[in-house]
Amino acid sequence: MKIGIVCYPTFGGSGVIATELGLELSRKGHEVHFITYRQPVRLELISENVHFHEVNVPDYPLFHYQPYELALSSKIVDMVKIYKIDLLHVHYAIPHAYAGYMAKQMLYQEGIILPIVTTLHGTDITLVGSHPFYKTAVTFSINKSDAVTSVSQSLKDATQRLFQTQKEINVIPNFIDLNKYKETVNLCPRGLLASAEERVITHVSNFRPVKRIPDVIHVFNNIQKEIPSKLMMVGEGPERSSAEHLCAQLGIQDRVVFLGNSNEVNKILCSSDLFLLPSETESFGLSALEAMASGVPVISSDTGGLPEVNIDGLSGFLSPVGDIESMSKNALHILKDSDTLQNFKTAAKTVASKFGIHQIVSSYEVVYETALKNCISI
Ligand code: GMT
Repeated sequence: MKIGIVCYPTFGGSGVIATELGLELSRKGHEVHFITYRQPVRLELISENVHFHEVNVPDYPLFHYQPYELALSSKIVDMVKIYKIDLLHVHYAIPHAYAGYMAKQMLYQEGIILPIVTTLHGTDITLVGSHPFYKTAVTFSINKSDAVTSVSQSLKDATQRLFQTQKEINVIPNFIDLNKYKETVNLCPRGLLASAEERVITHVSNFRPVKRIPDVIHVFNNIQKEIPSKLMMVGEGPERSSAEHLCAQLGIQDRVVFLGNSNEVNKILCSSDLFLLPSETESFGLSALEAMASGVPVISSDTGGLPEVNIDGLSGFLSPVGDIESMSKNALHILKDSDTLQNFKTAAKTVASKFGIHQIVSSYEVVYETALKNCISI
């Protein structure tokens, strides 16, 4: 099959999943065409089955907002015609599902049918998509997609609740390539991050308010009062600067390392003992799954899809959003002795193994086949 993939090319989970999905589909013999405004961060163009088509939006002074959807839908139409793409899979509804629909309409005028599969990732529904300014167009795009998938049951429920849509939504959870997380002891730079007697605590995100960065720091502050430890803060975003100030205010700036965006998250995770994800909302929590696959137990909030990933008392613990005391207590419980920590590490890996890439990518192929079969003209 020739599959077009539209996604954000950034470090966010939706772009990562779209890229890993495309790469796996190409390994399975499909021809994959990424269509986005920059080469996705995890995309290595080493296979002849993988293509990248950049969407350019030239600046023009008349435009207060540059018309990305227009450029994207034009690019989709052109690429479908040149490469005979069979199906388009858009990740993140805004504005990709809308642009996909416009492209489909344009192609239809020329007698070409392009099925659209939309994967909902979370903030396109919960935070941004349900805003009154976007809701009408997002509802329309969901209803007009030939197939819709969501990354958790919780996100499916939220979509049906917030958009009152009758559209069938297939839950296909996020996944990981377990091979990438096999023992990499030799590659782990643990000695560079902390001393042998210190525990390594890690947080990875885009440092947006939804991640509750101050909670990460307060929980770590409570941990380091009891157990010698270091906090690795991986990622970039608007909350980073205030987070650095908070660390200084609490007098723990020497114990917290801000590493910025990294393409070597695996190496940081395999050096870690505990992962913190106290988000306000999280449709799935791919970063938590990546931590678990590296054998790192997770202290998270119990919001959205997190309980579908982080199993309370097994791979880590869940607490209500904002409950710093409970999160600190649970973290100290996991870290209190080596045997307990080892048990949680092993269990985290076991839980993560249920999200292996092969099984889950096959579910997408089934959705593609059905969409192709059912795609009715507009
Ligand atoms: O977490 C973010 O803010 C990034 C966002 C994205 O769209 O890249 O992540 C969302 O999609 C990920 C992949 O499906 C999920 O694992 C994240 O839970 C989800 N984020 C939120 O729901 C806040």
